[in-house]
Amino acid sequence: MTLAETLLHALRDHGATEIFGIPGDFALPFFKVIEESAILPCHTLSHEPGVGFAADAAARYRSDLGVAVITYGAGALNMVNAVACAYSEKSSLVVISGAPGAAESGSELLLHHQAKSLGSQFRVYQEITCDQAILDNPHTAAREIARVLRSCREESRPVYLELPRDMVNVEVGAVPKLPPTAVDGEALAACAGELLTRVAGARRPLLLAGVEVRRYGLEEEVATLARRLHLPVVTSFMGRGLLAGQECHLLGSYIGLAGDPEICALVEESDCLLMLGVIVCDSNFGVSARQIDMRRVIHAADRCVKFGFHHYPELPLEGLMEALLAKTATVEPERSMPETRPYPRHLAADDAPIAPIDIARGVNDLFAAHGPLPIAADIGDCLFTAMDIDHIELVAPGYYATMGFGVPAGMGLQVASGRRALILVGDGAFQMTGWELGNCRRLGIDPIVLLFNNQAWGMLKTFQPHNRYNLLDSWGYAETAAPLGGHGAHVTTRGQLAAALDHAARSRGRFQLVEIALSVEAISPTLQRFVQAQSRHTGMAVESNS
Ligand code: TPW
Repeated sequence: MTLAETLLHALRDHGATEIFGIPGDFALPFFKVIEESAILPCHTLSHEPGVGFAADAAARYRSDLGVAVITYGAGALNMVNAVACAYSEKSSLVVISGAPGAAESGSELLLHHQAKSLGSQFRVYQEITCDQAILDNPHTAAREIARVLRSCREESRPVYLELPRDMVNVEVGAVPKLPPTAVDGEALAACAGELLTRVAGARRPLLLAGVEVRRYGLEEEVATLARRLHLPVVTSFMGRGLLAGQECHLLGSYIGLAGDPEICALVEESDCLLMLGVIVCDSNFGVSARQIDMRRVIHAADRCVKFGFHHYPELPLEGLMEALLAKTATVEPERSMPETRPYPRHLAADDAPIAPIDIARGVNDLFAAHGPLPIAADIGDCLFTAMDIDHIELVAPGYYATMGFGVPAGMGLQVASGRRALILVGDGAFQMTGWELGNCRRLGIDPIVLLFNNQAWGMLKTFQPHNRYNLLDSWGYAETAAPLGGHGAHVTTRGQLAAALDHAARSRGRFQLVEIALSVEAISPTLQRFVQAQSRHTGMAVESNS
């Protein structure tokens, strides 16, 4: 079999179900095989950041490989930010870049798309992927593919494969089936035993679930463990949407001082905080009321389980969950569980201007009437507003915090899930990647897009209310929807918002863009608390609005 076909079969065998991409001359031979072999469907977008975000979202949704295929230099380097986001947030994204062939690489001429040297791109990608290979040797290519794809799955981080264009149709051997990296069974059993003893001896144990739980497809296992141990559960900020639809006592998401004060107290005062798959970053823990002493928590992440002053290296979360479930078949005595809070609903259909919390109410009403939709959110107040939306599957760059994620990620989400996606995006972020919506018709998808138009980089303006550089023009977004193949509505009152949401939910077949006029002063309760807490922590003063 040729290298290109071998690679496509290996991607499929490792769990990929589609490719997102943009061709270029160095990638054209591979694209030809992708289309003609039909091993995996291929969806093209308009701009490489969108390709990266869409493939990342597909990986996050399916807990499996997402694939982005781009051309050398101008394509691959244009996607660096999206891959860095996937690296930080542990998304299993496979980047395949076309590249010059051996003969042209050895020529005296500088090649188009070349940066400093022909190897520059590889070195850039070494910084933002966990494993890499240049497939320029037919004798080793199949083995390298096997190793790199295993790393992608096991580490749940992006990987990089460079495919020189003269290698595409070269015959190669079969991709070997590599066994998973060996795990010490005794260490696993000892670790699981120690963990259960700690939980059993605690008065206020709590399970804090992070993104790895989804990345490794362990939501059911984690919910089962929580039920068996009668542990209340919260997700991290990044892990918002985890465990949606699972049966466990899920209280909501921990956002420190920016979130629900009761959840904040439960997490920070727990005498046994069991953190499963949580990334220890500032957006998860930066605005805590009191510093969580990581030496007093049990923390399983990055294939390592840490207990205060000692740790078990090389224990993957899947193995740990299996060992814990094997030891917890019997039901422990019940603990009393904290109360869960309802999310706001019943949007008043009146003439009042719209605040972000109204959007949360409207979405919750929409879910109640028409069923829930998986959500893709950008960074900005739209993501904070999502904290008041029902706990539904969500993809968002909660830690890396890149703008431009929401629209293409929502499109990738719908392609990967086959379910209509709900996209939450600010006007600043929409200006970056909103044009990708023009590809919905070709892709056969019809997401609902809620555009939070406050005519500003609002998050920044919250910190600096007086500076003009944080202000944006209004581009008439709703009117651009029809020529792009969708339907647009511009709403300024709560009544109009309620009607537009209902119309969007009932209208299938083309994307629905609801442009929501917001005053820049109107921010979500979570952002309000976040800004206050953040300024206290960083010493960055919030300038007064008066
Ligand atoms: C790729 C820095 C963080 S938040 C923000 C900026 C510019 C404003 C977002 O404006 P938007 O939403 O989308 O209108 P809202 O709710 O704040 O009004 N470049 C990139 N990513 C980031 N995070 C920035 C700049 C930033």
